[in-house]
Amino acid sequence: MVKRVEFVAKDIIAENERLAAKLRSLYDELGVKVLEFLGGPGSGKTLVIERLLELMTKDVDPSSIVYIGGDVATSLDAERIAKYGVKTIQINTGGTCHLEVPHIEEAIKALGGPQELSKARIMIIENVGNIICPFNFPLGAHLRIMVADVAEGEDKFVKHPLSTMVSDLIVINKIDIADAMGVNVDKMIEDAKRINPRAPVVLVSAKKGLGIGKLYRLILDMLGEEAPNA
Ligand SMILES: Nc1nc2c(ncn2[C@@H]2O[C@H](COP(=O)(O)OP(=O)(O)OP(=O)(O)O)[C@@H](O)[C@H]2O)c(=O)[nH]1
Ligand SMILES: [Mg+2]
Repeated sequence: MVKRVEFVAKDIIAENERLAAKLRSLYDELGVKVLEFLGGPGSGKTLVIERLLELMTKDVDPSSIVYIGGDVATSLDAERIAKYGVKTIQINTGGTCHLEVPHIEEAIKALGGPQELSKARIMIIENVGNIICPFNFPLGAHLRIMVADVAEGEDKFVKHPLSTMVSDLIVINKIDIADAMGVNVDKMIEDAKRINPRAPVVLVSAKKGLGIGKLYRLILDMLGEEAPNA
């Protein structure tokens, strides 16, 4: 007789939410503000983070910024971020399409444990490129930032209302190629605001550096931090 333990997705998600609340308490106890970037593969999460780090590292010592990047394979994103002098940890999920709380707990251990994390002021988590699963598994972040891009098609928010709804801030990236893609950006903004009226929507081109100062100020404002150089 084979013993079986079965989970349904709802139970796994509920358990993760309980663990995420514990992680949030840890961040608050250690005084670390946590930003999570989520969005489809190639939407520009890493490039947006790189542009933000160009500004952030003028205000905050790079050694007090931690980046945790989730990808199925490779450490390519962490290598890009390491150039800014911040502490980086790459998680390879080995196939899983999103990060869960135990991934973050392992990354904190790899960093040197909560004592090391307490030296950080800001921790940035980049989730695996996926517009569905990561949104269902919160990691206790203070701000969940959705990065969508115009090349994904103007219907992305309508097609992914749950992901749109749970985001605290919505970034529409690659506006430099909106015309070439034949995308109506106003329609995207309208959809995002209708589906999630509480999340500000910011247009950026990470490639051209457009809208990044505004995004940075907004993030600091939402975290309740000052922005001396933005
Ligand atoms: N034209 C244009 N290209 C961009 C922009 N932002 C990012 N890209 C390009 O889009 C591609 C993907 O960018 P990444 O920053 O790696 O995207 P990502 O979301 O981190 O990708 P994954 O981590 O693989 O999900 C790269 O070739 C970038 O140069 C932008 O604003 N405009
Ligand atoms: Mg990336």
